[in-house]
Amino acid sequence: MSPAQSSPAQAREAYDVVVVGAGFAGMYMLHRLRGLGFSARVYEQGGGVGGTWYWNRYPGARCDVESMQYSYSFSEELQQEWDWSERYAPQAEILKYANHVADRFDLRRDIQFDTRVERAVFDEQANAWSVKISDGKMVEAKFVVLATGCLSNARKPDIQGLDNFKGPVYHTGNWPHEPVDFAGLRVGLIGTGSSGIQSAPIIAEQARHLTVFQRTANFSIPARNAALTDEERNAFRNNYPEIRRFAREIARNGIHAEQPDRGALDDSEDARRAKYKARWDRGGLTFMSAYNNLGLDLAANDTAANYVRSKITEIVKDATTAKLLQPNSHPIGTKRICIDTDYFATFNRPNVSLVDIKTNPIEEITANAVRVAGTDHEVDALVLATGFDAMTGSVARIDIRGRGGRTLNQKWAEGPKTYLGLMSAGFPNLFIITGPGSPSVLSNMIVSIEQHVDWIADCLVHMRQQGLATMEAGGEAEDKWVAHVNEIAHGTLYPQANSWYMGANIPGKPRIFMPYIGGVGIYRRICDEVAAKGYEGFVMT
Ligand code: N01
Repeated sequence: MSPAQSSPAQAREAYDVVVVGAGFAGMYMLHRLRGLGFSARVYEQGGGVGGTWYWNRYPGARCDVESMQYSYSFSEELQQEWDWSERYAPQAEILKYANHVADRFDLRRDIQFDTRVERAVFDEQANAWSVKISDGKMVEAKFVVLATGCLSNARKPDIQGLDNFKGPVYHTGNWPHEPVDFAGLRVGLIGTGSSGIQSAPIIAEQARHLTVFQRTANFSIPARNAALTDEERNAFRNNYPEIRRFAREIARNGIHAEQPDRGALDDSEDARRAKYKARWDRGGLTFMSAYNNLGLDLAANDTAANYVRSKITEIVKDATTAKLLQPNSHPIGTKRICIDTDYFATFNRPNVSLVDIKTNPIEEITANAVRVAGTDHEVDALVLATGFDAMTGSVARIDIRGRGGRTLNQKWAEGPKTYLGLMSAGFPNLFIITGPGSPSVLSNMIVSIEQHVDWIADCLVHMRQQGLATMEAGGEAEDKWVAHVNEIAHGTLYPQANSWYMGANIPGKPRIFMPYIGGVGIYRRICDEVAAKGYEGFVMT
């Protein structure tokens, strides 16, 4: 296989690889492909690079993985030269970093922005994909790589009357590029996941009044965000080889951190509280790795959940509000844990109120109010922090047709089926980066992205060297993998929550725990072994 040429007779562009999406996955994929001499074209529906960080511009948006670790590791120069300003980078800084990477590696010339991939059809005679893009053009590619992101399809809730609302309606996952000014306005915020919890304190500072409509109370840990000192930055920079190795090979979630050595019930109550306090005071995701069985044992999990509930009672002055904010519908961590700055304290402000929409769901949205239990809560603007059709939503928006004209949506109607999260049987030469069945959203995404991109790049080189035309997941290997992903998920507490991991936030979506929960280190070893055994379980021709 050599870089494909466009033929004047066909008047079609042809590439070795079409990559869908120019977020962190698509950008790195392009960089690797180019370095290996493949021709590649990236199509990106946004007007710039950055994916998630291009779209999610809501007030308070920042990453919940620490900036020194939420960054590419593939270039030593890049990781040494970039200065992160804070422990958790704000959205604007991550977007600036994405743009810096695009410029530094001269990526833009192979990315077409403001362009959606609408359809991809596999031609079984030509062993190539025929790809229709939103400007009407058809392009051909030997391979298609879906770098479409796990949380990219913002979901507008199906609430009666939403379209009748006269004021502005914003979705956190599709925020305007221009600044939004809430000064003097009464704002209604629907949704208390990570996005709602991050944005509420900032909106409350700006708005005349903020009403938070809460369906499910959520666990949240203080971020303890702060400016990074040179000393802190250098501690990472000087130890990056070891930190990155640990994140890739040892840490389950791709984050370098102290690992738990015991279960929660192995400690006395005092020792446990001291440990939770230390982690609460330090802030961040590592709260959940205080013990090694918080995701496995409900009694252990309860100790952590109770600690967080007690902190909510301590912080929130009004007892009724505090009670309402205490999560009790799911074990802690089984919905993605939130990381906040002053979220619970925000409810002590005189201009903030909390409305329970679990007991009494929203009846209707009128021209100027959200009606709950017969009461109209008047608002001038609405913020929907209602999440995403996660993991499969952005793939499902593309009309993908594999062997025999079967669509991927038909195949995945009962839930996504992949081998290693990388490929789906019947869809040759179609790779997914951080797809369902891989650690993806349970990990530091950049660690998982780099692993997938490198694996795919090695695979394409292997195919070129061996003169192979197609590769696809074998049906038996795929069935076994799907069963394995499911089995280990059901050995944990995760399936107990109505989470987006389970597809539970989308009415009608199959209830399947989508990510692989075995940990990034184990997963990497499995992928490497599969490759070492001649891509065992895949069919290559
Ligand atoms: O979305 P979510 P998100 N009526 O799905 C509620 C990542 N992320 O954008 O729980 C009323 O978590 C819904 O209620 P319920 C992170 O992985 C990371 O906040 O379904 N309410 C829930 O409260 C995260 O997990 C960062 O009962 C409705 C909320 O809306 C993921 O993205 C920051 C409703 C949705 O919460 C998604 O987070 C932001 C309805 N019809 C996001 N429909 C960081 O790195 C939904 N809800 C920090």
